[in-house]
This record gives sequence, C-alpha cells and structure tokens, in this order.
Amino acid sequence: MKRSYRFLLNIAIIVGAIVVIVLYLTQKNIIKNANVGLLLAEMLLTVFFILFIIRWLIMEPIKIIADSIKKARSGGDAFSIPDLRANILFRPLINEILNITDSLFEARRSASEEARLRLLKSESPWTASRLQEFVKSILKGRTIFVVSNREPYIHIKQGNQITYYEPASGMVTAIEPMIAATGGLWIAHGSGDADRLTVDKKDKLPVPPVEPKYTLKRIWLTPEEEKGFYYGFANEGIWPLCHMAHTRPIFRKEDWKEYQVVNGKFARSLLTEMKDVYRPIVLVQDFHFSLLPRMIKKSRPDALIGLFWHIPWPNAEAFSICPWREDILDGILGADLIGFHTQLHCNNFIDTVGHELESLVNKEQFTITRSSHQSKIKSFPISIPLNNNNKEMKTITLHDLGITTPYMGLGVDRLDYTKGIMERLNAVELFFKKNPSYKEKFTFVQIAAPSRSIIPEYQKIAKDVEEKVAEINRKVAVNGWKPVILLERHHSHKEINDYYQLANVCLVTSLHDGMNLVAKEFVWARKDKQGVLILSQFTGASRELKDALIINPYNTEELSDAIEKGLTMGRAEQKKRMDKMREKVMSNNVYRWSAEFLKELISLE
Ligand code: ADQ
Repeated sequence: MKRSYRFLLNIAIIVGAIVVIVLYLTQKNIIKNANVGLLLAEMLLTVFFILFIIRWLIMEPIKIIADSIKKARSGGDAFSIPDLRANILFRPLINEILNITDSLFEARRSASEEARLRLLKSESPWTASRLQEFVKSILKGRTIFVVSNREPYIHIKQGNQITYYEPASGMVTAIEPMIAATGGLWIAHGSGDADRLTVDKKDKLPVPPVEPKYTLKRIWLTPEEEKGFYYGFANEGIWPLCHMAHTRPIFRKEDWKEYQVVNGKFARSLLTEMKDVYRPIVLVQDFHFSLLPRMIKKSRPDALIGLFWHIPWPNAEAFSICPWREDILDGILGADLIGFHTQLHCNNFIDTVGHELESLVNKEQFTITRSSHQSKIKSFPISIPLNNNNKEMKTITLHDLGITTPYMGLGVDRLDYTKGIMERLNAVELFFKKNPSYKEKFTFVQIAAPSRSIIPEYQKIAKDVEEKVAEINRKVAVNGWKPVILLERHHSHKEINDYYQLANVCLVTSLHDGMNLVAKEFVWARKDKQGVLILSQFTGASRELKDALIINPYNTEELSDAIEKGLTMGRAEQKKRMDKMREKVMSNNVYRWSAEFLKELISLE
C-alpha cells in the first residue's frame, strides 16, 4: 500500500477509535451527553497535534537524515544534513553523523589515492576501485555508453508487489561490474512485465536498485520486433551460425528486416542521448547489434566505438552461408575496436572479411581498413568480478541443499543446446554403469535457467533434458535416492555460489562457447581450494584454465572417466590445480578485461 494511503488509514482508525471510546463512556454515563461534542473536539485536536509533531518534527527529519546517510554510503555527499542543524532536537545526532561521514570521505579519499598508487605497480590485481581510478585517469570525465539487448535488472510483478532479478547472462555478469565502476548510461531492451512501471518519463532509472551507480535506459520493442530481431535473426540465425553445435541457422527475410529496424531504433536512442556529449565512448555488446557501429559512426564520426562479440566467430566458409553477411560485416567495421575472446576468433574474423568485403586487411597489425576507416581486431578474454565470498563459506551443507549423498556433481547453464547438457547427462549415466558403487553416494545436480523458450530448438532441448533426467532416474535410482536432480529455474548468484562451494566436480561441457564464465565462477568460489573442474576443450576458458580436467564433450567415455577421476582425486592434487586456476582468475579478472579494452580503445584516437 502507498505510504500516503497508509497514513490516511491510520488517521481514520484513530478517529474511529476516539469516537467509539467517547460513545462508550457516554453510554456508561461516565461523561454527560452535553460534554460529548466538546470532549470529542478536544481529543481530536490533541491527537492531531501529536501526529503533527511526530510526522513533521520527528519522522521527516529522520527521513532526510536516512536519505543523506544512504547517499554518503553510496559515494555521494551528505550536504543536505547541515540544513537540519538548526533543529535543536537533532543537532547532537547530526553533528555526530557529520563527523562519521567526514571520516568516511577521508577513508575513501585515501583508498582512492592508494588505488591510484597501486595502479602504477602492475603486479597488484585489478579491483573495482583500481578500475575506477584507471578510468578517471584515461577518460578524464568522458561518458561511457553501453548498448546491449539484455538489461542488467529485470523488474517483474509478483502478486501486488514489484520485484527484480539479474538475468542469467554471461554478458551481464561481465559488463555490470565495469559500468558500476565507471558510471555512465546503459541502453537495453526493457523485457520485464513491470519494467515500464519502474522508469521515469525518459524511460530511465538509477541502478543497481539497492545502491545506484549508473543509469539504465530501457528501449521498448513491439512483439513483432522482439520476435524477428531477438528470437528470429539473432537467436535462430546468428547464434547457431557462430556456434559449431550442429544446429542449422535459420535466416528469414522478415527477421532480417526487424533486426535492421531494431538496430536503427537503438541507434536513434543512443544518438539522442549523446547529442550534447563531446567525443562519447560507446561500448556495443554482442551479436544483436552488428549493424549499430556503422549507424552510429555515420552520424557521429567523433564517437569512439568498441564492439565486443561475446560468442565465437566461425571460419570464413561457415560464415558465408549468411545471406546478409556483407551488411553484417560492414556494420561491425563501423567500430574502432572489435574484441573477441580468443585469438582464433580474431583470425576467423579477419579471414571472413578478407573473403567477403572489399577492404585492406593488415594481418600483422590486425587492422582492417574500409572506406578510409580503420578498425583494430584484438582478443580480450573476458572474466568475472572478484567478489569477496569469504563470508558465504561453510554456511551451508549438502544436507541443506537436500542432497543426502557424500558426493555431488554440478552443472550450471542456461538451457541452451550449445552447453552440451545432453552429452553431460549421457556421461553421468555411463559413469553409474561403470561405477555402480557410487549409487547412493553421488548425486548430480543440474541447475538450468530457462532461456529463449519460444524457439522450437530450445523447447526441444528442454524436453530432451527433462526426459533424459527422468530416464536416468528411472534406470539408476534405488531406495529413494535420485542420481540426478534437475533444478529448472533461475537462481540468484548467492544460491549458485552455495552449490559451487559444495560440488566435488563441476561439469562445463559446452559443444562450443566463446568463454564460459561458469568455469571461472566455480574456481573463484572455491576459497577452500577443493573441487575439480571438468572443462570442455571447446570453451574459450579452456585456453586459460589448463589445470582443469580438459575433455571432449562428444567423447562420452572420456567424460565419464573424468567424473570418476575427479571424485577420486586426492586433496593435495585438487589444491594444486585449484591454486593455479585461482591465480589465473585472480589476475585475469573482469576489471582487468575492462581496463585493457578501454585502454586499447582510447589508444586508437
Ligand atoms: P552465456 O552463454 O550466457 O554467455 P556463460 O559465460 O556461462 O554463458 O555465463 C552464464 C552466466 O549465467 C553465469 O554468470 C552463470 O552464473 C549464470 N547462470 C547460469 N545458469 C543460471 C541459472 N540457472 N540461474 C541464474 N544464473 C545462471 C555469453 C557467451 C559466453 C561468454 C559470456 C561472456 O555465450 O561464451 O562467456 O557471454 O562473454
């Protein structure tokens, strides 16, 4: 209920209560009829006077103080507090709060100075504050604009309430910590059913909702646009085109039309936002916006544009089946910097452009010049933020998660056919066949976030996974123990982290994956340096995390043997491998990724 309604309701209840009491006292003859009106008026006046005192002299200043403290806590200043200094009632409290906020600002100033000094020493790991300092020093106040399809916070209705969640998206996992550190504007599709209810007149809102650090601007798509642009061209066309997962891409002319329309829609919104910004920096995310860099560059040649392609880039021959390949490549080449996760994807992109477009390709510098504009192609292996999850350790047990066996295996994915979930389940089934002694000792948990569910291929993979899990459980289960638990819903980062911390083996078995952040999240969650990562050779992550058990997901025998090897690996060996992988994740974290991408982009001016 709104606060104003609640306030009115309270007043009505109080007035009602007074009337009832007075009538009761009159009836009992404790007070005379003649005095009733006067008494009622006096009581009401007194109550309203007290309410007035509480609301305006106590509640209102407390609210101002609370808002100021919140502002100070999230990095703003607390200057609204001194306005209340004249308030005799609160003066001592305000003076104390001002002392505390002064100390807080001082601590922040020295942390910032420390971070600036650490910046000079290249061996220290990248953190959010180090990135902030770095960005300040290289961007000198210039504004960052991020454009992506998926938004970082989705507002939804839950009964009468509005709530929000962070979507299961590797792109969001990686980009959010960067813009939270740098500030700026993030433009994305508003896809939640309560999204429109939470924005201002300009379709904007400050986020993260708890402690705002940047602005999110939502773009609204019609059902036709969403169907053609997102489900159609992006996810039934480009996604399978770029992943070697043997799902045939579908290219429809109508989808292509909507893809162009939506790229234009985002470009117009971005141009409006950048109207008064000199030399803006634009960071375009992913395969949904291949046409956007050229559209922006045409109108704003002064804009510095970086595009990061979060998925693999296929070889030239595979890419040549796309009917609109030239438009896509030309669109991408509007960017000044084009980033991929691995050098192989950069090589594939350069080759593709060489095959398809009239342009000057420099394979030594990794640059492509087209219509006198030069684009640099470079690999930037993306990563995760380093959250301090020490506090979350050892707070849960397998039992808390409903697991009754001493060993647990884990898979965490969007329900996507590229993630190799079926291959993983086949290997789990074979594992039990070859190692029956693990019955009632080992449970495999698959956490799967529903994804792109209106696309037939995604409905099929969801159904196949459900049927396979049911089949394994039918064949292998004994005495009420279930070998596989399928949790087919979105989970919070905290929930996933609980599973990461307890898994004996984590299976990342993608058939093809640009990077795969689950692998890195698992490693970073293991502060105890235990647990074994089983990792597909077809992920970008396998180039860095070489101390995982690297497998070919198409080889069921090898994968099932890796589960057995992981479960029997000694603690010392687990620690040795985890140490090395954690070292990698620590030094190549997402703050470093952001810093390197921005540094390269700025160097191109
Ligand atoms: P994705 O294909 O989305 O990313 P990935 O990198 O594994 O894949 O990231 C998935 C993210 O979603 C992780 O942060 C994970 O924790 C989260 N997640 C998974 N299942 C979830 C669930 N059930 N509930 C809630 N969250 C869940 C794309 C590319 C990748 C690339 C990233 C970043 O396909 O190759 O690594 O972008 O560039």
